[in-house]
Amino acid sequence: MFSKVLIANRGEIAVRIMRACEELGIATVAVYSELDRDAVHVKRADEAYLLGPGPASESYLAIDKLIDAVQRSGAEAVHPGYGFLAENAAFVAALEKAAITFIGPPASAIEAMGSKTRARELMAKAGVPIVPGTTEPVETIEDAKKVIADTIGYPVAVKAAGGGGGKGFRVALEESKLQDAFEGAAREGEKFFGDATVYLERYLPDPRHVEVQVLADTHGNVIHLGERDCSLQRRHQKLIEEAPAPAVDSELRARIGKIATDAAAAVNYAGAGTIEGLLQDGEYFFLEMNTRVQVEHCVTEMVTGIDIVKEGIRVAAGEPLSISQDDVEMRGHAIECRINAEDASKNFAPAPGSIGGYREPGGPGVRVDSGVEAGSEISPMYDPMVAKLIVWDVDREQATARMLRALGEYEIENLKTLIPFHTAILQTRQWHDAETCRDLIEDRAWLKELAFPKPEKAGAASDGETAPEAVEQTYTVEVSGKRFDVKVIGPPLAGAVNGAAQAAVEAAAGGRRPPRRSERAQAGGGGGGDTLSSPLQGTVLKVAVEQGAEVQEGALVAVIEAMKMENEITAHKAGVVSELPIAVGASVATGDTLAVISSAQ
Ligand code: MV4
Repeated sequence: MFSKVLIANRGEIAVRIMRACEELGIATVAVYSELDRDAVHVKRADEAYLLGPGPASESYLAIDKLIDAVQRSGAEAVHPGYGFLAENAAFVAALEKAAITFIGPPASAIEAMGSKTRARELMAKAGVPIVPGTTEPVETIEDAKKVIADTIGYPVAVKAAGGGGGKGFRVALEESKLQDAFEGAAREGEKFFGDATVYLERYLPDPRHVEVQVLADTHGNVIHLGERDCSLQRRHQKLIEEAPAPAVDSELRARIGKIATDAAAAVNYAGAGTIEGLLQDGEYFFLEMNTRVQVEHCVTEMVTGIDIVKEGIRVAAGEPLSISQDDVEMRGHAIECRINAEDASKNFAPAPGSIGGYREPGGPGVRVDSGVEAGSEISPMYDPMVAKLIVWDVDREQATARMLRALGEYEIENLKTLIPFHTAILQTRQWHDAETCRDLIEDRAWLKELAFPKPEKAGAASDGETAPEAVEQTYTVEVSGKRFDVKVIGPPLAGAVNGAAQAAVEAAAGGRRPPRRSERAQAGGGGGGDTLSSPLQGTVLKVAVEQGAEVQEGALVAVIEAMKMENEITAHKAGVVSELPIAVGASVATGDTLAVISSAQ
């Protein structure tokens, strides 16, 4: 076994891997960017090395800096977690050259599965069922039309060959929509993966996303740990995952388990991996393989009792898996809710900020994998997932009740998270009936009900206290460099900069909840009224309205790309777009005015 491992990641997955190392008696090395100096994963490690500035390209993705940190620390192996360099064959090759062990599959398996057309071809040859379509790239729209007419038919999915996880995925319901879909998928493929190649699949209208966890070692053992259902996703971001899948019985489990182990064996896989697939009417089709540990591995751990991360480390150290297929039993039901710093009522816009008070839920059957604590800063530079809440109980219904209880216990002050979204969706008939909930996730009116509470009236008495005398004071503040004059009506301040700060001081003293970030922003004068301000920093991809146009509340105003995600910004009220100081390609900062919407006369 290794004596020291470097974890080339941050946040909850870095902490998760450190826990596994500790239990195996392995010393841990963290790496961090300048933005993460105070991060939990850094404090949790036995030692830590600064990589560089905040942008991932200069820190968590900088291969030479990582190798330097490995050598300085004397670690024998690197665990990549998920994201960043986890599926980067060049990184694996660079580690190999430096005689450092990569805790993951061989570079050849990453490469084989990285090209989706190559993967489909290999899988078809290995007898793994793939979604009907092409295994070769489709060069032109004319070629696509011919293949569709001859074999696939409409609707058709156009996907980027370098893609995965829904990036570069477009649907054409009929031939008139094919050009848009083809060009859109190619453009996204080029943008995200530097590869404009696309392929075609029959579009399945209402499948479930069912994936199988596999473990393989270098002694010829390939086993599966059953499946997870991850159908509840939005714009290909999974939000809730569960195991077992409600639509899978033990017979189907054995069938898709065999498909998954065949798929892994075909690329000489080693370590932990996932076969993602679509399940429709009892038919299962291979979609892609994720050659790493996944965010949602925890639900499988909860129902099987097997530590997937530890098994992956054992395999990388050359040991055989500690369990065989016959040892794998699924018991009870587990659900995972991703706790993202996002505002579901605003189209799931990222909502970075700093956490005030913080308390995680506990009690029977509750697991929290988090990378934050009180005072943590959630940077717009990284993924907005700050924690995962996982519960186990004997069946789906009781697991749901337990999740609702745990969500209620979770206290994350000042930050907007998906907790209200999860709480709402788990109480719907659709979730109860194990539907994919697609209708709800796209339902703007329903999501709007999840808006974060507006500030309490300033100066109003609460908790039965008598309100201190209200005074009116005017302050000049700058919000993201824009000057505002704000009037604060409330009790007099003692050294605080604004009413919100005072409210926080008061709340702390009186044991009340400090105002949420949204409340502070509004008290500070940052937006509100007619101004639609940007909830995030990014680049304007699309402007969907014109100046002078009349818009309905909830209408698309702009699309802003941040962290390679497209975020739809919608009108916060109905009215006329009287100002529109944005253009495609422009950069916007958090708080910048995107539009001014005046009430229609
Ligand atoms: C599909 C599909 C329908 N037909 N492929 C790809 C990435 C993953 N995020 C889901 N993906 C899909 N691929 C074909 N040929 C539908 C989806 C899909 C989906 C599938 C099951 C449950 C929820 C879904 C949400 C969005 C897209």
